[in-house]
Amino acid sequence: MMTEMLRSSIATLLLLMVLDASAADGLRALDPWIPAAPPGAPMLAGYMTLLNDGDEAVRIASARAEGFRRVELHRSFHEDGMARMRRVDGLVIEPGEAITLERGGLHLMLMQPVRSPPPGHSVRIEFLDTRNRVVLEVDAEVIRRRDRGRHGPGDHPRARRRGPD
Ligand SMILES: [Cu+2]
Repeated sequence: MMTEMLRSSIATLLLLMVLDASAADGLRALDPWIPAAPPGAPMLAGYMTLLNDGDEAVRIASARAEGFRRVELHRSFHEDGMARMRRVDGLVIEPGEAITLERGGLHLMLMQPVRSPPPGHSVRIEFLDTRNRVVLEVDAEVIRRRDRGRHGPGDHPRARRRGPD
């Protein structure tokens, strides 16, 4: 039996979903996070799902992150039984498409940290297009891998979209 309270919660949820869908035309980041690394680590990974809700393809040419001197897009692969990664020049995300940056696949490589961000700290990441315009700003939280299980997708809706300038 459905209580009145549950019924109204569901109605509210549906309304929010509709509002969210209409507001979100463009690139969004879902569940951004950065696995914590020991102090002094020369680089950290950045993971998230990039979703293009818009009508046009979005091209990401580069990225930058607060507190890191260099950010690259990488793709992991195996060669002769060794895990390796190579730099990717850019990404094109077609309308309706989602690309996941994850362990063992495409990922952000946050390099040359000014200071290792501790767990709980958020790092502002900006994605830029070929004309160096910011197409997406993301606040990614640094989370210990072992704590990661407590955070399901959607627990960190920190992505903020920025329209064309
Ligand atoms: Cu890498």
